[in-house]
Amino acid sequence: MSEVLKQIGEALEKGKRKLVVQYVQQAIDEGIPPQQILTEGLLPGMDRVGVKFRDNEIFVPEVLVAARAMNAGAELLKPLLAEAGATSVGKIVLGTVKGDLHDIGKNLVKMMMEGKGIEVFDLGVDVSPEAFVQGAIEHDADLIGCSALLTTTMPVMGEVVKAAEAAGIRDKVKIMIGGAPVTKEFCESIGADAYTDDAASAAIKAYELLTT
Ligand code: B1M
Repeated sequence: MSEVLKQIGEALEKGKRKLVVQYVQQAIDEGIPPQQILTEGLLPGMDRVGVKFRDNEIFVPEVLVAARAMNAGAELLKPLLAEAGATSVGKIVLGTVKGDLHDIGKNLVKMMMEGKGIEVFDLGVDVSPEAFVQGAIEHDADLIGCSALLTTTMPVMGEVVKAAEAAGIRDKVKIMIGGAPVTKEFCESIGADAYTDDAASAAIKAYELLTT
């Protein structure tokens, strides 16, 4: 693996935002593809942060600092990942479900989808089922995308499906879900349309749903 990708992960793990930005820029200048910088530099660093958090070696403040460093690095990649998508193939309202404040994965899904030419309306975090449905109606969206990182907030995704049914838009809008604890079986159990386990496949799946 390229030395700079390793350095990105190490700097991220230590929450060194400026260094992360510097190394991501260096990786871009070295011609490393943005997708590779993400998957072999930033994400492994964030994974290690997750393990330390789980094992009580670090706590919320350190994780937040690392999350900010991750977002700063990902921001640099955003225009490069989006380059491919010039024209809109369809619209999605995307958000992290009610009660859940994790947004790094959702932000990556957004970037990847924009890279595929999908128009993304980002509703942010802590989004209620009603707000997802309202957003879909307001923006005349083809898709709703829900992210959840907590086992306690996953059930809200089922409420989104029900809210879409209650509002009479379920036959018009496909619902995609994802996030670390989410599974294909869970997706089927709540009657959502698609589950993917990472941001790149979420973008591919959304593109498929919009174009076939
Ligand atoms: Co939290 N947290 N956190 N946290 N946090 C987890 C999720 C946890 C697994 C850590 C652990 O214990 N090991 C654990 C959840 C346990 C569980 O429910 N089973 C946990 C907990 C417990 C908590 C708190 C309750 C802690 C506390 O306060 N005691 C609290 C909850 C706050 C809340 O949301 N109400 C909390 C808070 C936080 C921070 C605020 C400190 C921070 C979030 C900062 C932010 O997002 N801006 C944070 C972080 C950073 C994490 C970890 C360390 C990293 C999450 C992350 O960003 N991963 C996480 C541990 C871990 O996951 N290893 C953890 C990187 C990101 C790129 O991955 O989000 O999975 P991910 O997204 C992937 C895929 O899942 C997928 O694509 C992405 C990229 O490929 N994907 C989709 C995501 N959404 C998708 C949608 C799609 C398709 C694919 O379609 C629409």
